[in-house]
Amino acid sequence: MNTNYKRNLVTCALPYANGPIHIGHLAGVYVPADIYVRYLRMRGRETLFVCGSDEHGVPITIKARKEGCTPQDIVDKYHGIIKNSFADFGIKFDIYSRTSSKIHYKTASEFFKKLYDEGKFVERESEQYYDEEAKCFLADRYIVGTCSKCGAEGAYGDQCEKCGSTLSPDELIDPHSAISGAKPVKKMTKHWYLPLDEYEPWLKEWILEGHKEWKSNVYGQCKSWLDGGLQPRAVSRDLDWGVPVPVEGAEGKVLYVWFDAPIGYISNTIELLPDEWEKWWKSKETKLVHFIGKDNIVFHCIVFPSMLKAYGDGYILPDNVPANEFLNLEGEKISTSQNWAVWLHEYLEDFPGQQDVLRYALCANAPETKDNDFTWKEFQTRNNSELVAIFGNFVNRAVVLTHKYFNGEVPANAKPEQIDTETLSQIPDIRKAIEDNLENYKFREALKEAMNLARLGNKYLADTEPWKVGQSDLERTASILNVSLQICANLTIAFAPFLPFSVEKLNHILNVAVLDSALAWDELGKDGILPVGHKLNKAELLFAKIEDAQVEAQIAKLNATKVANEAAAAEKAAQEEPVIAPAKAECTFDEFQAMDIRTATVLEAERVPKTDKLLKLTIDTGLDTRTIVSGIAEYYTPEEMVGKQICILANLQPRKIRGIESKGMILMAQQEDGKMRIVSPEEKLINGACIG
Ligand code: B3M
Ligand code: ZN
Repeated sequence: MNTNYKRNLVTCALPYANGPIHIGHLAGVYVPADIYVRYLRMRGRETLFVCGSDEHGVPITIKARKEGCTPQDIVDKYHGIIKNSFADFGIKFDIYSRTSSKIHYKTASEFFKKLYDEGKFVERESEQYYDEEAKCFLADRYIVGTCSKCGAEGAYGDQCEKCGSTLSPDELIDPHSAISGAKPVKKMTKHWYLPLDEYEPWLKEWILEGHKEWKSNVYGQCKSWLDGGLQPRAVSRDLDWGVPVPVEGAEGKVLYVWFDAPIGYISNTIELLPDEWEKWWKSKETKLVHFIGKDNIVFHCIVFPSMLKAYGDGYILPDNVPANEFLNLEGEKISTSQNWAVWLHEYLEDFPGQQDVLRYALCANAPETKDNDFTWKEFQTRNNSELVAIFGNFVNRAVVLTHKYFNGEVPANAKPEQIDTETLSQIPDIRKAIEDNLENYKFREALKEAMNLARLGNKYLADTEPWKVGQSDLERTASILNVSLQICANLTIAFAPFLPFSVEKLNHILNVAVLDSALAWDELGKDGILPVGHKLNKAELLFAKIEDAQVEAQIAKLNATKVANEAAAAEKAAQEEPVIAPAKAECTFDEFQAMDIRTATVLEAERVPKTDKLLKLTIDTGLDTRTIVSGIAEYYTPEEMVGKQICILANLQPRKIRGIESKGMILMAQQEDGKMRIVSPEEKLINGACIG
C-alpha cells in the first residue's frame, strides 16, 4: 500500500437514470462517500469527488418502449431528479455529469479503439436470439416467456422476477420478443471480448496478495471469482442505445453498458478538468477509491481494473473499493418495481429540512458488513433519543444558559475544577477514534464516536448542573459554560462530515463564521477554541422531535403499497391464461395399457421428519394397504389427506425415499400458479377401480 498519496480521487457508482434515488442508494454508497470526502477536505487533503448518471443499458430502453418515449427522454427526466436529490441531501460532488454526454462518447469510444487497435480483445462469433420482424438482436431482457421453473408468465431471458430464478433464454417456455411478439430465431453475430482469463494471474497477485486490507465482503467476492476462474467477457452488444462500437463492420453494435459506465468516471473528470485530469487518473500520488454497492464489486475490482491494465498509459488502480451490502426496508428487499422504497424526494416532502436525520439514521445503521434493515421506528428513536435528547439538548442548554447568565458571551474559565479537565481531556481520544474509523471506511463506528462527544457534553452538564450553580456561584457557572461551549465548538467539527446541515446551523448559533469560517479539523480537541468574550447568536433548536403520527403515516403508506401490490398481482393472475404444458411425444396403446392406474383411499398421513415437502401416506388400493411417499406437503396437510379418495399409478417401480419404501405414485395436476392438486374421482368409487 502506498502511503505517499498526495491527493484523493473518490468516485461513487453512477446510478442508472431509469428511476429516482431511494434510501438504499444513500445508505450503501452516497452517504458514506460524502462523509469520507467532507472529512478529507476538512483535513486539508486535495480531493476530487466524481459521479454522474449511468444512462445506458437495456432496462432504460425497455422503460422507454413501455412509456412510448425515447431512451433519451427517460434519462433526461431521471438525470435531473437524481441530480437534485443528491444536492438536496448535501451529497456534494465536484461534478455530476452523465454518460450520454459528448465527452463521454468520445472518451469511451477512444478507449475501446485503442484496446481494439492493440489487439487486446478477442473477436468471437456466436448464436444470439434475433427478432426477424423487428430486425434486431434481442438482449436477454428483451426475450420473455413462461418460466420453466415456476410457470409464471412474463419471465425475462435472464431472470424470472416471480421466483427469482436465473434463467437463460433457452429455459423459457414459449419465448417471444418483447418488441414484436415474434418467436426469436438464432442468428450468428460477432462480438468483442475482454479476455479476463489472461489477467487472472495479475489480478490474483494484485488483489489476493496486495489488498488483504479490503473489506472482507469485497475481498471474499473477488477471491471467489478468481478461484472460480475468469472467462472472456463480451464488451459489445447488438443494441441501438449506447456508445457505438467504433470499428468498421460494427453497425448496430454498441459498447456494453458495463464497459462504458466506469469510463464515465474518467470522462466526467475530463469534463470538469480538461487540462488537469491526468494528474487525477495517471499519477501514483493519487489515491483512487470507489464507493459502490455489493452487486458492483466484480465490475470495479476485476473488470474495470483489467480494462485499465490493458490500456496502460499510466492509469492508476483503486487503492480501495469499500462496497456496502444492501439495506432492506421494514424487513423486505427494497424494490423499485414494487414501489417498496423510501424515495428521497418523497421523504423531503414529509420531513422538510430534516435531511440530516436521514443521513444520521442511515449511517448509524449502514449495511457495512451485512444486509441491514431500515425501520421507521428505529429512525424515530435515532432522532428522538439521540439527536434531540443528547446532541440537541446539550447544545441548547449550553447556549441558553450562556445567554441567561453572560449575555450570550463566552465566559472566562474563572474557577476550573478537576471534572473540567477530565472531560476535555477525552476529546483528543474521540478525535483519534473518529479519524481511525473514517480512514478505514468504518462510518458507523466513526459516527458513534462523534455521538460520544455529544454524550460527553450532555453528561458533563448533568454532573455540573450550571442551572443550579448559577443561582449561587457565577464564577463556577462561567467555567462550566466555558467548558460546555468548547465542547459545542468541537461538535461542529466532529459532526461536520456527517451532518452538514445541522452543523451549519450550529455554526450560526455559535457564530463561528466570524472566526475565520467554520472550524477546521485540526482544531478538534484543542484548548479554548472559542475565545473568551466571543458573542453567540440566539439559541435555536438543532433537531425537532419526530412524532408517532409521522412514523405511523409512513408505515401506513408502505402498508398501502403492499395491499396495492397484492391486489395487482391477484388481478394479473386472474387475467393470465393458464399455462398449458407443451404436448408430449406420442405413446402407444400398449404403453398406456402397461400403466396400472387405480382408485385408492388415504388411511393415514404424516409428515416425513426433517423435510418440508414430503408426506408419508398409508393407502388402501383395494389390492393391498401400502405406503406411498409423496411430495405434496407444500399443498396439503396430513389432516386434509386422510380419508381422501385419490388416483394412483400402482405399478410404478418401488423407490426408497428418505429410507421409506414408496410403492406407487399419486396422480396430481399442476395449476397456473404452480400449485399441485390431487385428482379425485367425482363420486366415491370402490378402491382399486382401474382407470383407463
Ligand atoms: N449503474 C449502478 C447499479 O448497478 C450501476 C453502476 C455503474 S458504476 C460504473 O445500480
Ligand atoms: Zn419463475
